[in-house]
Amino acid sequence: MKITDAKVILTCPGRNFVTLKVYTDQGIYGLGDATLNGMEKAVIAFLESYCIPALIGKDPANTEDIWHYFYKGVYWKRGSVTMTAIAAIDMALWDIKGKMLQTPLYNLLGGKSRERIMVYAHANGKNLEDTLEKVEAEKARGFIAIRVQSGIPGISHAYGVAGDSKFYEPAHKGLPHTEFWDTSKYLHFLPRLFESVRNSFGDDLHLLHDVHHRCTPIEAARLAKDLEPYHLYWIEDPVTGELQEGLRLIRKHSTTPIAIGEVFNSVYDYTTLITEQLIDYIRMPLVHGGGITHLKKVVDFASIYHISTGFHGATDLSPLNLAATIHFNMAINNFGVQEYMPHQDIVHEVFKTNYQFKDGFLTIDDSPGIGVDIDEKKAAQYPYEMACLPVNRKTDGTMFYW
Ligand code: CS2
Ligand code: MG
Repeated sequence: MKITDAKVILTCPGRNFVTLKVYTDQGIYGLGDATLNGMEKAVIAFLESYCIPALIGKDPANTEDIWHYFYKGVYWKRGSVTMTAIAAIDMALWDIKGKMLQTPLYNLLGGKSRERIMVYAHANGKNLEDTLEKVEAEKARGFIAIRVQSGIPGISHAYGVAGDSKFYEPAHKGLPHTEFWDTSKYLHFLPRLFESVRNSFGDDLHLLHDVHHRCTPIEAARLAKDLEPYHLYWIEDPVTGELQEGLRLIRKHSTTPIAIGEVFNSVYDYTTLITEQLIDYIRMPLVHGGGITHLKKVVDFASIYHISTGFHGATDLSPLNLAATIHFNMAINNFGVQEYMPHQDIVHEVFKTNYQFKDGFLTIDDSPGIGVDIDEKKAAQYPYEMACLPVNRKTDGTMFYW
């Protein structure tokens, strides 16, 4: 089998998605997600100028060699743009392999370790009362794990909290807008928020919270310690991941579990965090972490250190990534939980999916490969619209952590 061609499909059904379609000489094609929120065109430029021409003529079955060809062969290793492009290629090739062998992707990754995967919902409220209502609504939808984010008194727009629109979308059309942040107000409010959630909903729900890299290590240590009585499933991205040693300080002070890495793209972002057991969950998703070939190695490495998975799964990762992730989560041994934010209906006009949500869990059918298809005619009806994530400043104007 040979790769004969590949192309990029850029579409904006409500938000931008980039998809790589790889064709073979046997009529089978594979699809891979290449969406990097706000940097879509950078990934496309790398795919079109180099990766696609270099792919043509290769045997798509050689997923391992092709992965190394693009990772090592370009000389300039790593980085979100490069690793997203490699992920799209890798995902498409595994999709082809599954279709060629007429078997679902999870079978190629070790078969089923479970029949369904636990997912967590987002409850984003404007203030404490509104947040409690949002938790109630997600619980009523059947979720048993819920991420709780709330507007903070004294901060006008907290990141990760939906505005008036029904759907959560942190990217805004055009150039980045500015948000403002005050850590002391946040640290004061958060324990009150989780105390109220536990008082209202009891001990059974798995509660999660995303700090979005807003704390220094000592601030994060205080937060993790203050939240201990409410036994969270995890706090996510308590500090920026670049300073891996910073996590040691949080560990010294608290037993609140930690999830990190939605902005990581390489196993080398994780080495200290994994070998020193400074975290409990890895967040790096297939689409930004070099695809199935690379993430499988990271997950197996983490497993040896009692670290589980909880991959990034916001709506800026396409349905294709979500489906591939469900297969992956079905197969691996150290699965923890999966983030799940349903896409808007308009997204499903373009992407034909094969997964289902029921009672707090996702399942996937047995279609060969990943099992998702794209309607190119529909995709063409929604042209690209520039959109960016916000920049963050302290209330005195200083550029802040992200
Ligand atoms: C968030 C995301 O889902 C999460 O955990 O951190 O909203 C993230 O900020 C966006 O996906 C960025 O594109
Ligand atoms: Mg996050």
